[in-house]
Amino acid sequence: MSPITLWFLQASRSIRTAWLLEELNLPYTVKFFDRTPEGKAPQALKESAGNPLGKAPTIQDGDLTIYESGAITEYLCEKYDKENRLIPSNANEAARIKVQQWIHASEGTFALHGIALLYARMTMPEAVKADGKTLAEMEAKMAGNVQNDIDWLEAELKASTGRFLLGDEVTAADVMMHFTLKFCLKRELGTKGRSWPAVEKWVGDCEATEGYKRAVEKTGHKF
Ligand SMILES: N[C@@H](CCC(=O)N[C@@H](CS)C(=O)NCC(=O)O)C(=O)O
Repeated sequence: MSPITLWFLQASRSIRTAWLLEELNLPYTVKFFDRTPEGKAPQALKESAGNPLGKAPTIQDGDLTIYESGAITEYLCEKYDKENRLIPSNANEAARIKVQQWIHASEGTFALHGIALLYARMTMPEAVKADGKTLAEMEAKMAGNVQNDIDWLEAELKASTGRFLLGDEVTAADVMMHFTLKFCLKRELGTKGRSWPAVEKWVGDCEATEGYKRAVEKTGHKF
């Protein structure tokens, strides 16, 4: 088996892939990169990863270079999760679709809505920020989407038969969704003053798994 290489950017979605690789018990080497003072990926990552956008995570497996954390997740599970532990098999269609729904929702819905607030904070001209209300008004308007999304997640977690999204075992749904929620809650992206007890407990339960702990130990991931 060719060794898998993970381009790992600190404080990023890269932790999803490290956690998944740990859950799959796959050997992998990590190329570590710290962010620049502006919070960007450094030039060395952009030049070496083979990802046209210069983003992380990116993996190489043999001759294949793969980016977009959802696509990496689907690729690794299809190829190496022979027991269909992390993405259920076609024979279990309802569960398989649920996991795929979360894989896509993590980026296409939750991250889209949460990161819109971060971009507003980052790009708002200082002169406008200085009025003390324009940014707050924009954030308040954008927060509605984030809060509806997290209400949905809260309801699904309450309805789950176990600690995780699909019961008592971690699936790719948890691996993809955990980072987005952690990020939105930590940065208060539309979440300030609100609380979602089931979501907060699940974030802790994800971080208490042996696979997540090994991924953090191996990569030094921190926010
Ligand atoms: N949709 C992509 C997003 C990749 C992405 O934006 N990664 C961020 C880290 S979380 C990055 O590399 N940022 C560095 C930069 O923009 O320079 C995925 O899910 O992998």
